[in-house]
Amino acid sequence: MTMAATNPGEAAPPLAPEHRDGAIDALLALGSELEARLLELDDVPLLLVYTHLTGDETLLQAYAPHIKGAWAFEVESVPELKQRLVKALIAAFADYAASRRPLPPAPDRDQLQRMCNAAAGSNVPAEYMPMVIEELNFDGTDAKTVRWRKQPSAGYLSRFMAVVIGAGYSGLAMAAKLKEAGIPFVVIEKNGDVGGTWLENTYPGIAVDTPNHFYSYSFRVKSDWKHYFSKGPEIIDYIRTCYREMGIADHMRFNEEVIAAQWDTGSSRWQLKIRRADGSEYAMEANAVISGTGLLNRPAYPDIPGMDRFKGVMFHSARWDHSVPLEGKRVVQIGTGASGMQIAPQIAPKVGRLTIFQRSPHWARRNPLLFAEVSDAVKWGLDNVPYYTKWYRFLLLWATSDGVLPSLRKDPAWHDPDHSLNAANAAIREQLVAHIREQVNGDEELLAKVVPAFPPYGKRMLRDGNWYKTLTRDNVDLVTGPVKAITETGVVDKDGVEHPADVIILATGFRAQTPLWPIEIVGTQSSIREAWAGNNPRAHLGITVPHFPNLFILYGPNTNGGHGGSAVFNSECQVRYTMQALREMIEREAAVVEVREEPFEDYNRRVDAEHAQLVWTHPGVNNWYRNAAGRVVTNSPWRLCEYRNLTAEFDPAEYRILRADGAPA
Ligand code: N01
Repeated sequence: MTMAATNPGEAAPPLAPEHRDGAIDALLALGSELEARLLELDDVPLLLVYTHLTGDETLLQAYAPHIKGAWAFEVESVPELKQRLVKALIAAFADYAASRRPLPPAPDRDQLQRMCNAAAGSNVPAEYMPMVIEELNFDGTDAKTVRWRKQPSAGYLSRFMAVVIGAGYSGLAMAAKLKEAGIPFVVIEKNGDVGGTWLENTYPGIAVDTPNHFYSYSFRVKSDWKHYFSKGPEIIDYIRTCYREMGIADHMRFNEEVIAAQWDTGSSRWQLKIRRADGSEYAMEANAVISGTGLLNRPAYPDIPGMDRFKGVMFHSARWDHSVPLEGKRVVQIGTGASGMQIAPQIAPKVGRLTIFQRSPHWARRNPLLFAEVSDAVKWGLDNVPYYTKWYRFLLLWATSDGVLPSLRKDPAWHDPDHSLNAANAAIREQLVAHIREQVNGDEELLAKVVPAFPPYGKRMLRDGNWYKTLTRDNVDLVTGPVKAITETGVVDKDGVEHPADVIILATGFRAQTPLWPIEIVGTQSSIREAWAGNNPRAHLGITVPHFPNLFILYGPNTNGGHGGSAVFNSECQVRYTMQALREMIEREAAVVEVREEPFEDYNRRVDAEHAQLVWTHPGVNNWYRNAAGRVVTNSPWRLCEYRNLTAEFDPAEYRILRADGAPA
């Protein structure tokens, strides 16, 4: 029994070509133009489409030695092979058209494995196959959808209410699934629109650094991304489109903020306090609360002596003031993380002088596709060639996810542990340093300032979008070390030198170690802040916390992908798990679902043990992942497939599932 949509007829995303009647006839109708169009597409996704449609692996084998990795630029061009592939693919289309047989939904497990290996240019471990099948969603039915096992009681459901906090990527995914299931819910969003962090961050140069064909919902694939790494406005457009297609407008409460949630044991419900935009407040009850407030939501403001004295304009990168012209101004930027590295190259050409304060350097990698536009030819392929989008997604998933994780593992016998972790990590370091040296034109003094001492990936690996080149500009100064003070007229460095400023940009990041802050959440024994004292947030699978019944956290503690992957992927795992928990609760007509201490402690022990082996606990690194006690509280130590497997099946044995009278449900 599916959890069917409650409002049929609402806008649905366009069908992918493999599910569109007549898609193959339309291709063949292009006649001789078809060959030319296919020749313009990327070899490997096309190869996978051909293998998928025909089962013939001859071309896969012929191509394999020319594929060094999953990025398009890691594939050697072999024009004769491409010609053969395109001709064979057209013949396959003709065969399907003549026989009128349906397209195959998914390759069988063994063939899928061989296809993934060849396409990735390396061995893709077998445990990835379930994840690949559901992520690529071959049959278009969303394998991650949770289905009812028995008809829920209409009476119980009519008294049920779930509150989702936040309408960013995670909150909307949750809302879409609640809607499909017919579970009553509202979404409370403090802003006037959907989008979360992508709505709030509008700084110049804002863009994603995970390719969008993967950094998007698996159940709402978009074929016409303009860039591989999209700019903020396009991502917001995508989120808004998804939101419209989800048909959840009736469930939304915009410009309202949840400020408190208290568990009431008597009613087994959360008592919420919600503040409207005009400052007035109201109360609301909910059986379940699902936080989609995200990790990178609340700006972190530094505590620098004299900050309040500054007479110019000062704002945080996540609260960009577009009314402030920067042309010709003396601008000081504090912070060189992901935001800072995107901002400086955009503003440097127009400001008078840009002084950048770098407390400690980050590593940044180049990617030839960072600013590249997806060609019209590829967009056509994604929109018209059956399964092309799916295989494209696999390649980008693989290129940006777990391949690097083994190189982030400490080798106890490694001879240079201060600078790298193992041989593979040292090789990455060498490549990175060579890239930086080339970018700064061999300026050894600048090189010494920007090359981190700690191993690659110790902080989030960034993408070099002309950052190093920007530092070589005549109107840009890089000041290293901490900020000593802010005066009425500028920023003082560690040596006491004042750098004059008309505008100060605080690119100082987010309060990532205090998830759910500033909401006052009180469970059966304490507040969440007390439970997580010392900035030590912990949750079972990053989602549930003992003594906080019926509370589910999306993008919670230890779920941030530090080595790669996509936050959207992780949140889809959390949404599925939460939906399964709610299903368990609703089917049993239970009042309480609360994780037990033992699995929670055991899970966190495993997280910590894993982290002890990984780069983020390296003694030479300061990052926003680790709290003052040295524990990594934000990042997941798991490979994508491991986190998927850990969260794929909600295990009721790990929970207390109780009726309102306290008896087991
Ligand atoms: O924040 P950050 P961010 N005095 O915390 C410095 C995501 N994101 O907004 O490195 C002086 O990384 C601080 O110095 P240090 C992504 O997950 C993604 O840039 O701690 N300096 C650092 O340089 C990312 O990781 C994208 O020594 C101070 C900087 O400020 C996360 O958001 C784009 C200071 C903060 O860097 C956060 O990135 C943007 C002080 N008192 C964001 N306090 C993309 O996808 C802090 N700093 C591309």
